[in-house]
Amino acid sequence: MTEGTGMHCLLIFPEFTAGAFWNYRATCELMGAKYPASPLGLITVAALLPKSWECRLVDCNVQELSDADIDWADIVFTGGMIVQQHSSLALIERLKASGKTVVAGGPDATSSPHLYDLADFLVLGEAEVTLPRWLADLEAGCAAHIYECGEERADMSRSPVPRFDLLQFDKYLHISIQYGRGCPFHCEFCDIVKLFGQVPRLKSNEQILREIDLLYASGHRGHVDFVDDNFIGNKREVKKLLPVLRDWLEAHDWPFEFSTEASINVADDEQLLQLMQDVGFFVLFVGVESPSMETLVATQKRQNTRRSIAESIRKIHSYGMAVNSGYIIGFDAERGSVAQSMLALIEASATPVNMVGLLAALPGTQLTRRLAREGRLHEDFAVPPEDAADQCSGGLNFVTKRPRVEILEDYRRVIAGAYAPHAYFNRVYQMGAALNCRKKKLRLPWRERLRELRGFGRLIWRMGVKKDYRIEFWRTLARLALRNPRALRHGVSWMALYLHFGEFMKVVLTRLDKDIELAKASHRPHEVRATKREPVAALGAAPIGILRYPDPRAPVLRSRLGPTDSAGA
Ligand code: B12
Ligand code: SF4
Repeated sequence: MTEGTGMHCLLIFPEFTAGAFWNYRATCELMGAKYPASPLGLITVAALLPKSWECRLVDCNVQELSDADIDWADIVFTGGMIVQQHSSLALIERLKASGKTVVAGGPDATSSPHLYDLADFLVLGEAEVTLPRWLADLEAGCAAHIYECGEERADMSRSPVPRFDLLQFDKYLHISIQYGRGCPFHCEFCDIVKLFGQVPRLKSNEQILREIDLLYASGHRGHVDFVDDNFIGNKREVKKLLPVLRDWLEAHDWPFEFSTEASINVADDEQLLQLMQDVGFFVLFVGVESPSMETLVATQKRQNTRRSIAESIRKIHSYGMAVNSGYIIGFDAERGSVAQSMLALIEASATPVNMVGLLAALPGTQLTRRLAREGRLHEDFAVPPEDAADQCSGGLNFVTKRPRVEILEDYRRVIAGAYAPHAYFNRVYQMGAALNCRKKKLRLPWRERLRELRGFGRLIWRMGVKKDYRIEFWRTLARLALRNPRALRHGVSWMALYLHFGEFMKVVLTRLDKDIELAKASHRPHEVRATKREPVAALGAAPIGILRYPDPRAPVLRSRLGPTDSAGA
């Protein structure tokens, strides 16, 4: 390999496991897209590379990686999150077999570097910190195998504009950008503070406008997702950004609408809600975690206490922003079943999409340290289920306080109850009725409107004609059209998501039934971690993959990270 002019650099984003909560491909297909979200990490890495390097991106979630792509490359960069680990490792083997130089990085390689040893270089943590060091050493001919951030954090005001030009925009439902990293809270189970710190680091308003400008110039219109851990982590600064963004949008005839993650205290600040509504935020992911105040206090999710969560969520709805919620089951402080109260809260909040997962102890979190002190952490706690898709098919990697079977049964009740067609569609209606869409200003060009119309046509065929819950679809459509026609577009999107969630939840329930059976058969009701099982064919999903405990592969896989709960806001 020779560095310098003309270096062919291939950036490969590995494939996600098919059967995952966020992997709503069926819904993407309606819009002619392949995957919901564009990869931001690798295009940020590309922007940090020397200008003379020629970069190409292959996102394996939206396109095939061909041998010709690999042949073209002098050097390959790859990396992703834990749920891409199996595909990442297989990819690195393929690349090494082709004699390529491989640089690995990103969240999973940072968490479990030794698994990526086959790569020539491990450039870990925030690339803004480590990549320049590696490049300098490479140029000097003394590059080491591994580069880490240590305590150093990236100065976001110097983070480069990502190479959006490498994306195939029409393959995604939305395009990711990032304003800041880090979160001021310290929820016991969350690793965000460990990964990105407690003081949110932000890009400047000028940087964000430059990125928005570029997206506009590239022809993208519609949905842009701020992938911040907590968008309102620094309210003072975000309140300065939003008016500037509003002016830009006005000057460009409102080409974008936004989504992000935010902590629930956004509901306490009407000025902030107003500013977010004004620029066209239309969906927020909020970590609710539990209906039990005792549990929230114990897990240090204090911002969710001393309030009615349902009221806070409804307030956000009243500012035209839909809420997607995250819930976790398996906390120590749960006293008996939480299923009923969780379902009641989901109902009262009228949130159609609720990411309900099992608690997992992640390396580096306060939770993990406490469980270790109490001698309750599984020896292989950091080993993810084989082919685990996400928090819906992994977790409980510790000795639980309640019998495991009770937790799994609770989980089953919540999933079955919340995702039954009637319950889901009713929440779509309730939320749609509550969404104040009078201030929506998004103006899509004809090309985008046609895309949406075609998507709606496909939805009518797939859901309104072919699905056995088609009555719910038509009823919700009609009720919403009469009650709040302005919210119809959003209501239709949430119904379209059910093409995925309806099928996905059946798979989760089948897996849970087997887990519950295994847990019942166990002599160690708080400890059993179930077993390997036959693959569940639907959705191309992998086996539930909760590992035998103790697992014979544990020594090899020891430090693989378990899938997270609803980390993020
Ligand atoms: C957006 C996002 C998603 C999107 C993914 C969209 C996409 N196509 O990328 C969606 C919603 C699908 C998603 C889902 C999940 N996610 Co997610 N997600 C994020 C989030 C909020 C932002 C990621 C991002 O774009 N960041 C911005 C870019 C610039 O940062 P970055 O990717 O880390 O890249 C930087 C460095 O890592 C590095 N880098 C990245 N790649 C490479 C490669 C090389 C070669 C090099 C040198 C450097 C390098 O350079 C970049 C610049 O510094 C992060 C949290 C976070 N703050 O990062 C979690 C995060 C990545 N997700 C995580 C997880 C676990 C999940 C889920 C499994 C569960 C969950 N919590 O929801 C699911 C499952 C996904 C699935 N099966 O479909 C974990 C990953 C933990 C780990 N160690 O792997 C994170 C860190 C959050 C957390 N703690 O829960 N997620
Ligand atoms: S769960 Fe959310 S609010 Fe809590 S520390 Fe993590 S990112 Fe912040």
